[in-house]
Amino acid sequence: MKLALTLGAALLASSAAVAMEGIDLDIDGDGFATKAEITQLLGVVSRSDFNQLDGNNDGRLSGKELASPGVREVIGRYESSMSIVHGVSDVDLNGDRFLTRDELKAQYDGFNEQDFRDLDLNNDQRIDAREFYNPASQAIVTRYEMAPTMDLTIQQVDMDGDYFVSYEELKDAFPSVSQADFNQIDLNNDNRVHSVEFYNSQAQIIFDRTKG
Ligand SMILES: [Ca+2]
Ligand SMILES: [Ca+2]
Ligand SMILES: [Ca+2]
Ligand SMILES: [Ca+2]
Repeated sequence: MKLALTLGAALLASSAAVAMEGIDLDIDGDGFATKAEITQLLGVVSRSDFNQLDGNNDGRLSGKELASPGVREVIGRYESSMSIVHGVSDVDLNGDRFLTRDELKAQYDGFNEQDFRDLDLNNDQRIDAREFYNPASQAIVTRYEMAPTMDLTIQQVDMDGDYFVSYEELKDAFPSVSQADFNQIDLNNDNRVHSVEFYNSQAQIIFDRTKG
């Protein structure tokens, strides 16, 4: 328990706090968050945490259940293991559950056209929740949020395209990086580096020291 708290705090200290609201858990916007939707965003949630939120025990969370303060608390328990950390609510100013160019630019300074096209998979000129929760999209906005001036992107180091960086991938990019360096970058000790860890200032210092 103490370990989990420490790791959560480490992720928060990295300045990209998880920005996920209850309503963000309803990915397809049908008014309910199913276990599959919750798992996609938070990872595997314990039965007791789920039951705590599912007041009427129908196996899914309604809009009313998602609006309860307990949801934020449960999300908080999974912050150190979440790979999707930016919720639609974080960017969606008018509450229509779609993200426009203007909304993205308002949240992320200098958000550019190429990145918008990369997010907009179906080319309908707006970003829906499925598009935004794509690991590629999450990596793009994490960079804007945490390290907008950094030239190196996680995509350049992540050779197998899973949007996590392994020690081997990191070593290819930074030959003198050590296992101890990797462990320091991997804040939650899951043996892979997520974009939030990659763009963290601590990691940047290690990259600068070990490059070329
Ligand atoms: Ca749903
Ligand atoms: Ca919107
Ligand atoms: Ca779209
Ligand atoms: Ca990690």
